[in-house]
Amino acid sequence: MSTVFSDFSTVQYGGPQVTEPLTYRYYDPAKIVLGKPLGEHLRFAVAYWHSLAMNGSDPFGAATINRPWMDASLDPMTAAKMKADAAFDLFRVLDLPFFTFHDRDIVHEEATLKETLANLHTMADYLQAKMQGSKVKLLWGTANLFSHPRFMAGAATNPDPEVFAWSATTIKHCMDVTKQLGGSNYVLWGGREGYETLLNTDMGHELQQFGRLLTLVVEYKHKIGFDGQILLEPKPKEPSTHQYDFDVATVYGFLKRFGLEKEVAVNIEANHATLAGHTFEHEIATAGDLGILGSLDINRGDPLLGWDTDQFPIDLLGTTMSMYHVIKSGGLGNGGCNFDAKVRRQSFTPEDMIHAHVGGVDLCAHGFLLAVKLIEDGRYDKVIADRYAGWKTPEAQDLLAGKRSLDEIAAQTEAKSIDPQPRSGKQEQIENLLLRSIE
Ligand code: XUL
Ligand code: CO
Repeated sequence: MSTVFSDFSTVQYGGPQVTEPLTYRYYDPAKIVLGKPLGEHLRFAVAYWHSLAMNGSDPFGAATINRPWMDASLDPMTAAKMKADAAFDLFRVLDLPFFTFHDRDIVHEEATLKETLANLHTMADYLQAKMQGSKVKLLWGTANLFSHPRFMAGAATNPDPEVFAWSATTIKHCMDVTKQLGGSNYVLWGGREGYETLLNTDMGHELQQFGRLLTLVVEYKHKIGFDGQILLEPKPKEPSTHQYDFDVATVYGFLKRFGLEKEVAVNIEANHATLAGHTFEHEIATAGDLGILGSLDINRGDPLLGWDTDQFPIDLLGTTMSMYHVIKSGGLGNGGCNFDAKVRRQSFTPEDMIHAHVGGVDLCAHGFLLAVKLIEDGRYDKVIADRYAGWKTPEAQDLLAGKRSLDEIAAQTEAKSIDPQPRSGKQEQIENLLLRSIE
């Protein structure tokens, strides 16, 4: 059947010299890097919501992206199937290995929960059949527990236990569907798990609710034998003024509190990192250090705007350093690089959608290859190693291992009485080295 993407042939790898825009210049999925194919390091995914469901409307203006399946006069299940057909056609064009979706992306909500869930399972069967005729796999599934007005005060953290139960029920079905489709992960982004004002909020109670929901999810994962990872996606604000899953460090504290730090990892999004006042690489390095790096949502914010613009990324140095920290953290494992990114509302043609993904894929692949080069070159790692070389002495090792009490340290230091001399942090040298490495 024909879709808005039918006219486009599959994007091929052409090499860095190629000038044809709809060609991958760096993303050669079969290229062996660090012992395995590049495609298996990056595990790119197309996000259903931004690529198929977004219509370009904003708080000031109407839809600009009018795809055939968005026609309001269509029967909703017919529209959902048309959308799925277009989705798989887009996956064919981009030739990326994974996709991701929320329940509400693949099918509309009905008047009753029972009908809504029945339709969800019908569409899951439809997607399963489509997957049999395609190479694409599911990186993760998730539930949209933030768009409908019932979630205005949160899902798991809603003051109303009936909303908690509704949310838990929806998640149960979305986990079933994710397992059915062979998903590698199940994601929870707490869209409205937070508050607008502490004046009407019992924060301690809401955090208990959030912990309970997550515990239920982990228990159910084991009960049904879902072998994918459970991932929490940190975000500090928007839509809520304050969200409980603020950033990676906050999420880790929350997981520790409920004894879930070995069961749940994080899905880190670049634009969310920016909103939290961090860089993407800071969040990746933090998760790597804590052993909870799960997956990445690839995008960028606009430095001139303070909200979640979810643009396709273009920063090569930032991407290289993010990939450097992914590699140093041991890689993405069962996670991947999901394009949680949307075209601008003026980019309403199907071709814009393809350009956007080709650019994002190539940037990440290029950044990954440059990060490998940086590691193999060794000079950057040596600058860091030299900076901490003092800690390699047996005396310093004892200090770190807790073999000296505070008064022993004081006695030794006072006896030596050596004034530590300042050393250069070499920031500009390092910046030059990095800029030269991406030439
Ligand atoms: C919203 C966001 C979501 C999650 C999935 O900012 O990032 O799309 O990735 O719910
Ligand atoms: Co995201």
